[in-house]
Amino acid sequence: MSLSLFLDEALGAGRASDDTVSALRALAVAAIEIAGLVQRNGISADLGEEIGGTNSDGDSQKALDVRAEELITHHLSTSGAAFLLSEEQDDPVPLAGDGSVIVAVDPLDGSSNISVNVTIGTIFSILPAGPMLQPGRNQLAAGFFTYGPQTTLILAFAEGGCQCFVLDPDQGEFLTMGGPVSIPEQTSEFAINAAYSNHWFPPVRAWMDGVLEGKSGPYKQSYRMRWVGSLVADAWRIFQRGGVFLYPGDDRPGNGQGRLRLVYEASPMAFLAERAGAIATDGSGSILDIEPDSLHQRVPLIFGSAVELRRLMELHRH
Ligand code: P6P
Repeated sequence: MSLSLFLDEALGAGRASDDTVSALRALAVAAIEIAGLVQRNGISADLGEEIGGTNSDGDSQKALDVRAEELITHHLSTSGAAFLLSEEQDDPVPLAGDGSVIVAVDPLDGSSNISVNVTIGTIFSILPAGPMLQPGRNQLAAGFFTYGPQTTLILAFAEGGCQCFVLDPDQGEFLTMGGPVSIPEQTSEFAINAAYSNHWFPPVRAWMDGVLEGKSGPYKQSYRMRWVGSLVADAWRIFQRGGVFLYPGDDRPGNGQGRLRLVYEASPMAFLAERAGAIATDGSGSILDIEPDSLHQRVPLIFGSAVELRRLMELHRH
């Protein structure tokens, strides 16, 4: 089934509103154009080059960061979105005055990987129009695109599971990949940047110690580690075969709340994870129950297979 037909059915079944569906159609068109830029990167210009200036993350902006956001803003401007909240903009961007939804995006997640041909992507969250800052539990829909060996999309509404799509480059449209995905409760795979291990707080340290002890340790199994350095790439793998993703806070200056942003990275990931039967936490509770204090607020993000997440949350309770 095409994404277009999938969205028609969601609209007809009342799982999504007109404005949510029109925003999703706009995001898909923008994503296909971004994927085209990624596929051609390096032919005429390096879209991974720094263009001066920094985003809200304090990261230097890459050409594709800016171009991706321009495309997303352009296509959303004729959709049902009232405002755009973006990692690349300090403040909300007004769009359609009578729109009933707010779209929050990380236009280009993982942009440090653009120039080295590693999977990157676009993360999005769709909220009801109203306060700019709302808990992730309010989301109407969320998902992310990946630009890698395949161009893919994973999408969920407030009801139902997570549906995956792959771009058919010949037809120029996204097609469903099987049925709704769920994240297996058990896993032997984790994703964390182990370079920061001497900075981890005790709960993550204790869990990792247990993991690294393997079959002779408390969890009585061996594990594998994967770390792409691109949230969407690690997340796509976890939604396909399970795993645990950790970007925790640590004692590095300015990293007490981790690196990832609540509104347009952690919240959409947590929404998808819970729709896939998994858990997403900052260590204490559900990511989706956090009331944002600010648009670019950082939050520790740990999500994935429930057995390991329950162990991690138990360790955080001590
Ligand atoms: P580190 C990419 O810059 C990003 O925001 C996520 O996509 C990724 O998971 C993380 O940062 C990588 O961070 O500290 O390992 O470079």
